[in-house]
Amino acid sequence: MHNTIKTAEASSAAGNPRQDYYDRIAQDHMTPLWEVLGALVPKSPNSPAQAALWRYAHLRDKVMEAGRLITAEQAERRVLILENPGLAGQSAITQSLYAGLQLILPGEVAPAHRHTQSALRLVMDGEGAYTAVDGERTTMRRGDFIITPSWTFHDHGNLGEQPVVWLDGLDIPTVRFFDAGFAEHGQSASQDTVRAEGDALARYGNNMLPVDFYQGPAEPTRVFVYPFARTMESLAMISAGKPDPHLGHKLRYVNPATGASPMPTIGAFTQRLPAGFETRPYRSTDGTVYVCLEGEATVAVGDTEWHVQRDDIFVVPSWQPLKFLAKRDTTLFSFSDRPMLQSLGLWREARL
Ligand code: 1HN
Repeated sequence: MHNTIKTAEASSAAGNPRQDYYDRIAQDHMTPLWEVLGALVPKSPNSPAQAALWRYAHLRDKVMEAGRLITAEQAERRVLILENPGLAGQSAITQSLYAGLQLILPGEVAPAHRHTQSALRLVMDGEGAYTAVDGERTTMRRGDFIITPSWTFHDHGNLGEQPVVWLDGLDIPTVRFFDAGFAEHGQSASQDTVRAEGDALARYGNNMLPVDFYQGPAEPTRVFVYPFARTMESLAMISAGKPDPHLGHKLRYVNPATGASPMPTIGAFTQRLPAGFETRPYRSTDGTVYVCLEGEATVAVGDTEWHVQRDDIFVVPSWQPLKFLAKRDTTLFSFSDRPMLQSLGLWREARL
């Protein structure tokens, strides 16, 4: 059998001088551009990532099951990775970003560490947990958007009586791509608190800044929590106005000291679609992860259509046309690699 194949290969190479040439130069680690040029330089993005939906009720069951199998301390972080079906085995939800669902049970701590990967949390379920970033704790409330910028120490704990679940978003595939990953453990499981809760928001997040504080355009914000209550206030207020035909009422989270994204690698957004509102089709080059925080909507991504409701999570790959039809007033959180694409001149959108 082995011989038969070899003979067939040999004769096809003999009768095919190009293939014979490809085979010979392959031994010198060379390969012809003309065979791959079209795929290397596509007319438009052709992401291997797929549109995918994770229903929260099912996710929650599965992550609670993990809660009976391993402790947060044993796991370091008890997380179920949301893996894009088109990127299996890569711990990636888009080509550049990672997402996972994290559970912390009452009394548990997730020990302090830091890494060059930047992280965001979107709190989904339960009360009584905190995240500490660089010596300040913040109580995690549903819908809060919390960041742990690159190389900041962070740990989590649950002082309450309920399981607490949140969505993690990190730039893991990006940092892996650049071979720029560093990490270290903290000196103790829980950081010493060096500032009162709310200190960062008072100093940097209340339309004022410390008098001598200036930041460069790529520096992450010192505001590490964007409370959902404030987001909802803004959305309620602006919803009295006319929605954008493609986006509804959409705001981007910013570093208030610079106007740039809170962290240089990951952008985050909040969006309100009024009941009955149907968006026009839209696409952009930033593959985006969405969480439905309130309401329900029909979501069409290319040929895929879902009915999404509270806490469902879905991903829209680069350049796939996206359309919403809100059944009720719907609030969406989303995150993407848009700030990276924009700073490299690679971000495009099309309003169809
Ligand atoms: C991490 O530090 C956290 O701090 C969550 O909660 C998920 C995934 C990969 C690498 C580090 C966290 C992570 C992570």
